[in-house]
Amino acid sequence: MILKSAKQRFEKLEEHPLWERLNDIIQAHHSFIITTHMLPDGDGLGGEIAMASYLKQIGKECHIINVDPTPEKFSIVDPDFEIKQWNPQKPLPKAHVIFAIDVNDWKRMGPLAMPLAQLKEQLKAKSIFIDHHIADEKLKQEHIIDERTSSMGEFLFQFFKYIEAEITFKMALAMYVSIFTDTNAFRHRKTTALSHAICAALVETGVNPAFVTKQVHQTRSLSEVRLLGEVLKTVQTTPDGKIAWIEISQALQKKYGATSEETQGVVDYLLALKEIEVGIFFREEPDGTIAVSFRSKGNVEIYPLVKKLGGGGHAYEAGVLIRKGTLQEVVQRVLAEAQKFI
Ligand SMILES: [Mn+2]
Repeated sequence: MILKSAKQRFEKLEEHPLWERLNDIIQAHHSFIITTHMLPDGDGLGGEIAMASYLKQIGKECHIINVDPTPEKFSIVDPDFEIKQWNPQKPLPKAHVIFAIDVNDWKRMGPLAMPLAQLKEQLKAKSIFIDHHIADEKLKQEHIIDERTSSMGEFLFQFFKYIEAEITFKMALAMYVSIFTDTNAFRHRKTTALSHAICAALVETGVNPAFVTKQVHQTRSLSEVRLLGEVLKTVQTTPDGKIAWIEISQALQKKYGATSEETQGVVDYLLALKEIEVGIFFREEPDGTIAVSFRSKGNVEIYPLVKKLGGGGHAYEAGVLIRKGTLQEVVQRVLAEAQKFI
């Protein structure tokens, strides 16, 4: 038997209310601003480029504006330099619709949230979160949120197939990077047969998985690897052995000249430990905020704990920014909460 091509699997998709709604919004408007969360990742950036490419394809006007710069390793998704970093001195372009991708909370847009809200007010523009993180019913009714999908790439691919958009190589690469990074290279619990089938279709469009791995995962500098070594030496576990955690101070980041972005992904190393259920990574930011990332192996849903702390994310991968307290205080407080919870 000859295997059907992966692409054929997605021909003539049945109707889906979220895709319909998104399509209606796109058809009804002409100019768009696309943005994503602070410290943009492969999912947010890939989703932005895939969406912008489609909008331009059908003759819409579209600007991608982010609060933080694109990390070098994700520059492959933006070969035409379409992603601009927000300049607080310059007014935002006039737009009818703001699409915020891979985010469902204005706070996560940082200082860009306020000017976007003003623009919305002035122009009576629509602002829509296109996202896949856990959200409450009210948000889900107003926005385009598909909690089931692993990533924005997975959501957008189905949308494009449904509306029968042409998927160019640029869009395919962007969506592959999105799925590949947000599933942590197909390891996270939301990785499904659908995620793989979509990636197969994207590879058929010309995406080279080895090239993406090289660009995205094999890019650490010597100082980053040494910093990682130093941080991993300090791993600790709770007495019951269920939680492992590491912390990284500003002083340590400065010593190695590391940026916040370069320490992302460190939390995943904790899951390599056999006995633990949950890994927690504490990072002190330049302004004293403590970024706390949580990862669960899958027996413990950590989302309720993270929500209680004021954060968000997915059932087994979530995070929160804590503005009150020193690194040590936050570590103590969060560990106490986590131990009660687990
Ligand atoms: Mn995501």
